[in-house]
Amino acid sequence: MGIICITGASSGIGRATAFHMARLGWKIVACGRREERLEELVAAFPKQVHPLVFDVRDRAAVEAAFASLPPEFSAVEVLINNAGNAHGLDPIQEGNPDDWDAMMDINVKGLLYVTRALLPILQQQENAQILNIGSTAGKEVYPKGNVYCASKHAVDAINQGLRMDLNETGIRVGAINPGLVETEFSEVRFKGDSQRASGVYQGYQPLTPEDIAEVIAFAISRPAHVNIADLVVMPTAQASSTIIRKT
Ligand code: NDP
Ligand code: 8X3
Repeated sequence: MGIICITGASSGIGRATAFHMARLGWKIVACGRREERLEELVAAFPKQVHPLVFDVRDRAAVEAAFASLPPEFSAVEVLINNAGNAHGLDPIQEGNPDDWDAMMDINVKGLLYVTRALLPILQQQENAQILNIGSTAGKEVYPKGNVYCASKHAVDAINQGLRMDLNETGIRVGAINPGLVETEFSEVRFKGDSQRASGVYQGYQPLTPEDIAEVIAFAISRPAHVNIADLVVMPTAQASSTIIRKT
């Protein structure tokens, strides 16, 4: 088992993936801003987890973080670009430009900064892989989703572009695009309004972060000649961003 770097390992899909992959024996470079959350991972797997605390929006901090990797965690083979969130759910005419900045800076530019900083390391590995966590919001636009959907459509474009540009290197590039997964995502989107956030997942069975962690583990464990290039995973009750069968 090699070394896997997971951004957004402090919560939701990234955290579940970190636990899942650590249990399978991988070493984890666990990234996020909330150090105390990353320390929970370290406590569970002291020899296997190295925390990196930085904000993906801060390019210098991203570069410094990866430059600081100790030798036993420096040969990163797999990058999971997972850090990201929605901020707000408003029509554009009422939208908050600070929310727009956050989504484009974190979901798009942050993903690029991390990828660019790790590529020199990934290019040195025998069987390197990048998995981008997109979204159904990167495949279709829904009302009031505007800028979040734009940021995830950008992830979709970057996933395709990276795969083309890195083709000659042999690095596998793919995306997992989840539908509705119950995490802290809606708490962040609705700025701590827990009631509104939990309402997003009521009346049907949403995906769990572990469901996506298992799909990520499947993608990573394919033989070197198999690349999961672009995969959409939805709850059975979900047919599109707006069609959800509720009881
Ligand atoms: P969570 O809110 O539970 O997790 C988001 C993670 O991103 C946290 O670990 C957070 O860490 C990290 N993060 C956010 N902002 C920054 C930042 N500025 N710098 C560094 N890290 C940051 O949400 P999910 O697990 O649901 O989201 C993970 C990914 O999955 C996102 O890209 C999201 O768009 C995508 N997704 C989610 C779906 C869902 O329904 N939940 C569906 C489809 C895609 P910290 O706050 O500690 O920095
Ligand atoms: C998260 C799923 O439908 O809230 O990307 O945009 S959705």
